[in-house]
Amino acid sequence: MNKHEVEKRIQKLRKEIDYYRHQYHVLDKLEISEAALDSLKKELYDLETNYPDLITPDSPTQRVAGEALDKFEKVKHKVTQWSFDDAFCREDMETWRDKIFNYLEKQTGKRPLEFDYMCELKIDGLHTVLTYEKGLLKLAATRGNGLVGENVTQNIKTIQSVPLRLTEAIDVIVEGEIWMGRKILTMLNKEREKNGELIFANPRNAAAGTIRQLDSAVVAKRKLNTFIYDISDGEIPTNQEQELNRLTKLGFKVNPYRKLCHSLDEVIDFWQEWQKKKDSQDYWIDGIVIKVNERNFQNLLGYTGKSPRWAIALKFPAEQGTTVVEEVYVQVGRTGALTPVAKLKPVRLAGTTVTHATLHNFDEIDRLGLKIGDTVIVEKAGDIIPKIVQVLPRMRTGKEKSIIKPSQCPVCGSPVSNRIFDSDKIDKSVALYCKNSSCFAQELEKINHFVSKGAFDIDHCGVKIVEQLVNAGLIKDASDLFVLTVGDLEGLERFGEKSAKNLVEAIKNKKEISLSRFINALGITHVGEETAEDLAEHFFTLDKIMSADETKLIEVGGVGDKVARAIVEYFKNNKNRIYINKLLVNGVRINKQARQKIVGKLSGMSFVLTGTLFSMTRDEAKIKIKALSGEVNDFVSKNISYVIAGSEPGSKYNKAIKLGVKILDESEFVKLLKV
Ligand code: 3BD
Repeated sequence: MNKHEVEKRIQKLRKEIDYYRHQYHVLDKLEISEAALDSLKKELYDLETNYPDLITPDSPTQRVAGEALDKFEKVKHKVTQWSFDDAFCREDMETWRDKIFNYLEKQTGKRPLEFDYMCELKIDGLHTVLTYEKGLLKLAATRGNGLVGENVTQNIKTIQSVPLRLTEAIDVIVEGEIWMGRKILTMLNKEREKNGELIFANPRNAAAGTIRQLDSAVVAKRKLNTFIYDISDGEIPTNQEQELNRLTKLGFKVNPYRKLCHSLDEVIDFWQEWQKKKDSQDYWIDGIVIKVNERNFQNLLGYTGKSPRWAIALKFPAEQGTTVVEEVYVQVGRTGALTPVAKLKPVRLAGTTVTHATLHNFDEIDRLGLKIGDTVIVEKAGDIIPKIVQVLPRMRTGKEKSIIKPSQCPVCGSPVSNRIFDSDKIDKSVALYCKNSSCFAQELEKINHFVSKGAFDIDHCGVKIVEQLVNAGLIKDASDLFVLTVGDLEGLERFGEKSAKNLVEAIKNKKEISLSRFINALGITHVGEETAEDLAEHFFTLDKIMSADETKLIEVGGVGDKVARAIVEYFKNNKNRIYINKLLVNGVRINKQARQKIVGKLSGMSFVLTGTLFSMTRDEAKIKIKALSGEVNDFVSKNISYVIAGSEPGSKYNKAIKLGVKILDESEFVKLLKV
């Protein structure tokens, strides 16, 4: 080939390579294999090496410059770099629209009825300004402080979706967002972890860190990407919709998910749709951008000091925030696994209030370097249970407390090990297990008893739900129920906003409770519904029951030695006292009904029920006895007036015979109830 032929071949190669680049990196279409494309690039590179004077700055070989820079050159922006006003909800949007309606009315004497709005995804990337002269990329700058940015042309040139030459030889300045894909980020972070380097927390940080690399060869490896959304200088079409189409035509990568809306309702729909779908893309989206579509209106509306009046960002609810870890407690799961859970100072995240975050295991605590009292960054992504992603150690006061790995199960006191119970399998991971296989079940049973009909009688709180709440680390004991928030529940399986609200409301409704139900709910050994009522009627206040000794307790009808001992044992246990205290602190109130005694027919008589009645349920029988001032007891003793025996009576029947207590069958009992 003579030089002329070489030049022609070079030009053809460049065009061909750029065609496939555009197909692949802008339009996501793979037309020829990477190997074939590499081969074309290699030929071009070899020809240019032999004829360096034929190299042009828009040649595909120029995407990676030879030498690393010392530092980036500062460049003054030719066009003003605006920022945005933020909106967070529908009302904010209505306020914004009213404001610009008013503004236009003042300007023109005519109030518009409605606008067309171009809605775009708000890419959470790095803003960049690209200057093209006669269709060639001349300068790529970061936003910097808005007036002065940095010349990152060498780095931007490595981004395959950025055209070095436009389809038309025009002068234009465009703006867009640079981003790194999630998949690339995962790979990059794996490599960084292997090399002992700090990992990037999110694609935005990764993109920002990459663009600041002085060696463009490093940037090239990191595979950045772009979306361009604005022509800020040059010939600008008459509306935003056409502007985006024009950018596409010039060869830029423009985000395909946009919608021209004709009302705020449609805008809100688009926002809500993408709030759900935002994690479906390889890039991060933190909201949508709304622009008044027509350039005429845009020009009339103009700019405030810092931002266009005709555009606004409608953000998705923040999924990260900071808060303080108030306490770390240990949750025992179904398999006996001990999971540390952080109790947080309540914080609003993703539109809900978050009060707890899982810490997964004790290694996670080490990894985070977490102490109690620490200020932390918490994240609630999508439907996931909130987690702590980072500790802010500079916020420490010195009063933070270390978190101690338990050697005993916090629920049952059994020793813990890294061995799953009933199995020789050692969990190689970091989990600790309680060795008592019934521990979790006992705990569940206690809570189920607490919410049951005869105790707190909480609706919408069946066994499945209780198990789920315990598993999710939201409740450790029943007292935690009273501080649950809708936000805690919403992320859980089976819970929508409505069911979450229902449960929280149901719990709130039962905060006020009678003393007898409260005592029953504690689940003291040998103390059932009846004994709880006896105790309440005898002592009147919780304090008095808690401080009664065995002698005092035996004075209560229906309380024997064994029961008295169990009660004293229960209240002596510090764990139980803390639990009761927690119930009260979390808002449970024991109501002090003044007891007015209407003396009924059965006054002074005590009954024990056994077996099945036909004409009424056992509960109805109890109510009827009590309505007539009678007493119902759980156990047969010689002080009992009557044992009511239904069909198939239990051991109470035999005991009554043994002690010589009078036994009534159903018909005798019904007769007795008749006034
Ligand atoms: C996007 C301004 C205007 C042309 C000014 C209306 C604030 C970052 O996807 N349109 C977009 C996106 C950003 C935009 C405009 N359209 N400005 C836009 C934007 N689809 N993210 N931004 N920016 C870009 C900013 N950047 C750093 C610091 C402060 N503000």
